[in-house]
Amino acid sequence: PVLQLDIITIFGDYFAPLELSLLGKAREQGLLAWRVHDLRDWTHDRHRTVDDTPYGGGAGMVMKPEPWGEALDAVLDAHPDARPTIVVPTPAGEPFRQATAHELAGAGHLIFACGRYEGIDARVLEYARTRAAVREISLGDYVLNGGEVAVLAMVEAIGRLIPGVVGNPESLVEESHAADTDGLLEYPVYTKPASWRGLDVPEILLSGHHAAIAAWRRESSIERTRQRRPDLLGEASEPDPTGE
Ligand code: 6GU
Repeated sequence: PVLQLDIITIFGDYFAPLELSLLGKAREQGLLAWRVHDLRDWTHDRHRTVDDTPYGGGAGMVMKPEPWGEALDAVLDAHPDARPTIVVPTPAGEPFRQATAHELAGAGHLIFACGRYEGIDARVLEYARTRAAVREISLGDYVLNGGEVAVLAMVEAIGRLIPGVVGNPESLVEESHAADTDGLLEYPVYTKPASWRGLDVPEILLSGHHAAIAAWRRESSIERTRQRRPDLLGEASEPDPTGE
């Protein structure tokens, strides 16, 4: 496949929906391959324990290093390929952006390490960095209970960038955050009927003037971005109190 994914988790059921829609078809076409691994397969006690109390005290539990070490060794040893990338979903990671999705789509082999509880013993990633590139990645400034839902979102964002996965590659061109729309948000879209519940489609879109339509869309994108995501315009999101 163009991209091999290995997902290590204690909640493999989260990944059943990967079979659906676009990504399931990509798998059938051999473009994408994935395996979901149960972290508990690398425990050796009767209770298949994956967590323990934190050194130094505090609330919650921490994932033990031993099962993670064995899991990563097993997955890495099964692929004696060029260095894969290990992705660790965490709210403490670097932000996941469209550019991140493009980079990861080209990585060839991704291993997702889904943590739960208060996180994974920090030595696991220290060890992992000796065997692979490691990226700790966050979806945004909010907290999820574990990495699984974040990985589903990342895999969908990454998978659709693999050539052949999205039927019409032009769909990728004008969407929000696309590089050639300068990272602006997408303009509003309309379809028939031209008038609905007293609300009319903007005249210009019915005019057939392609250059004028392109200009209207560009202006709409800029205005929407200014209102919702001024940070994307490279301007301060709030007025500068010094007035500069
Ligand atoms: Cl990637 N993981 C978790 N557990 N929480 C998050 C997140 C990731 N991104 C935002 N919140």
